Amino acid sequence: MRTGPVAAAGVLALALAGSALAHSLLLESSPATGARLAAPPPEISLRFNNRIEKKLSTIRLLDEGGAPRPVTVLAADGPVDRLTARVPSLPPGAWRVEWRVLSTDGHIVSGGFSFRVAR
Ligand SMILES: [Cu+2]
Repeated sequence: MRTGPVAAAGVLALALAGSALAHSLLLESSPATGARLAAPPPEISLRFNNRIEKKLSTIRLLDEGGAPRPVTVLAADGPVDRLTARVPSLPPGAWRVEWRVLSTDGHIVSGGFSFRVAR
């Protein structure tokens, strides 16, 4: 009678480990979350724990009022686990990055963070 729940827990743990491995997670970004920069960043770069489908992934950059600032995602360049966007010169203030990527397991993962360019 005791093996039932134990076996079920083992299967659940395996299932969770499997989905975690396949799912894209943001490991680090440049600029970093909450960064205070003396100069505007020339690009935004996101590094994930595995390969992402770059052509189906996006980076949005929003100003303090929530208005988008166009950026150019470099879908063909760089390491397979990194998504980079070229950024036009930004005026000082708070900026928000919103990203959305397609994991290789077919799941869409999204998140966001902010940084500040000093006045
Ligand atoms: Cu997934």
